[in-house]
Amino acid sequence: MRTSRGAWALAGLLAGFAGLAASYCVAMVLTTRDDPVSAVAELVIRLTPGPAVERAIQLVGRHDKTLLVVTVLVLLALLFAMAGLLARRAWWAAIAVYAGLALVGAVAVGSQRGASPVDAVALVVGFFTWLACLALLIAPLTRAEGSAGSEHRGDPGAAAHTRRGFLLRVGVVGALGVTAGAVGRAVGLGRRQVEEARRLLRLPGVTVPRVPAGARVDVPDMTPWLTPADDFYRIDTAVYVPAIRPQDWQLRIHGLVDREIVLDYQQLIARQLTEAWVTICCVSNDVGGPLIGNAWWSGVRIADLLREAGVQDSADAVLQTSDDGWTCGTPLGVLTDDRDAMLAVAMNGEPLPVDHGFPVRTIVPGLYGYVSACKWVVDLRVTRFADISAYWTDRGWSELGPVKISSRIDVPRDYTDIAATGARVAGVAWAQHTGIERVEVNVDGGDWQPAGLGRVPSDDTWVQWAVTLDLKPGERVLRVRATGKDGTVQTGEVHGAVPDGATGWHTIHVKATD
Ligand SMILES: Nc1nc2c(c(=O)[nH]1)N[C@H]1C(S)=C(S)[C@@H](COP(=O)(O)O)O[C@H]1N2
Ligand SMILES: [Mo]
Repeated sequence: MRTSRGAWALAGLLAGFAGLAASYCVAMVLTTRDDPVSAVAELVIRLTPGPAVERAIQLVGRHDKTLLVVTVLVLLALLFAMAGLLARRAWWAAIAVYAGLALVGAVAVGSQRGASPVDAVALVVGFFTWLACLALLIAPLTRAEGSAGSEHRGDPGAAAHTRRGFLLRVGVVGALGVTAGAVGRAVGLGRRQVEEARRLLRLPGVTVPRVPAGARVDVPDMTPWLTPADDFYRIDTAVYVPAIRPQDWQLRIHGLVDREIVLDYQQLIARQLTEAWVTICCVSNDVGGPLIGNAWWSGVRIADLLREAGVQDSADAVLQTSDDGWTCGTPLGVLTDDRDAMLAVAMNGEPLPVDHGFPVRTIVPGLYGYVSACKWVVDLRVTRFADISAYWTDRGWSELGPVKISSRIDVPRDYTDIAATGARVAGVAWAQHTGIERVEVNVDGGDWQPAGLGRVPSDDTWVQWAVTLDLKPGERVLRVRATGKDGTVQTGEVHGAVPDGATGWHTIHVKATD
């Protein structure tokens, strides 16, 4: 019995769109960025020469993006159908087409600003959905082809059986695709509403950041002193980033207080705002690692709110809870002293990015994020450490998480060649809320040589440092260590991040050449 080419093309087409719908759904649920198809459309725009884009926009007006997405979808439809037709002769050819498309999607998604490994999940799910749906759809067709020429040849009963089986599967795959698409759309819509609300927010009192004069050391390729939100490290346990519209946000302050306080977003931002440069970092950052960033935060002082609530004498902690259920226990003292721990509403002069806790998150100078920097914060319970446990302390991390003094070499990069004479070496050092007194570098374990320091506005930020070295040609090992304003010298003793932060000197290998 022969199957029609149309059936194979339909199988490829349906499997393709089911896979696309699955990846779209996963992208909407897991990330706040574009789905793979929009990412491809944007990649096309980025790769097209500017004048051509302008001409295209003139031609089609403001619908350029929609048109492009539709074009991409039509092209995909053709390729999907082709994959179906190819599957009739050689299943691997169909897989190759899908793999090729997934690769294009991966490049497009990966080249977006702030792309993270999570973004790849959508593509992987999409790819395997393709394979599964294609296998499901072509099974009855393959069976029918296999029996062509056998005794069933021209058997109308067998043909009807094949058609029924195929149509049933078409229905299943179609329904799956439509459901995934609908779920993705619903979730994406909610998310877009939050993004829209965020875009339209005007926050009186929030000022744009101006990097203090002298904070940057003048070394090519040096890390920026202000970390842009898109480049800011992101750490959280949220599989599904909370999408909270400001009008839906509320904070409850309760527990060991005289007067419980409930605040909504309007009430929060109507209060006096405080602004500060604060560097936050992650306890799981390895020595020399990237999990640290410095931003200009604007928010409301937590100490004032706690004073209004009237904290009772027996309290020594505040259990913070996020909208997604994540918790952290923060020492009461750091929230009430003069370090201006805040409920931040803006980062670098803009409303908080959704990934960084929109609409409200906590920022406490001097503590690792896991015990202080609660994103999407909705509840502060004044309490006692003896009476609580929190997300990371339940998993073996230390109850208290003061930041350990540390430093990092950013220029040159590890295992690169540098000029032996006048080599510029630079990086960052931090001891938030203590301050950096001194940074020193040594070559091959020799004497510690002092580096010059950038000027910082407070002790709550990282400090850039730089030094010019004359090195003996050959392979050299560079190390850095910092000393705090309290006299603490960064220890060279190597320790992993668990349970309260890694220690050791950041060490890099370079080849000095004449
Ligand atoms: N709701 C929530 N807040 C959270 C976390 C989390 O998993 N969930 N992780 C914390 C940790 S471990 C760190 S280091 C900081 C990171 O903040 P960032 O993602 O804005 O850089 O957020 C903290 N706040
Ligand atoms: Mo962290």
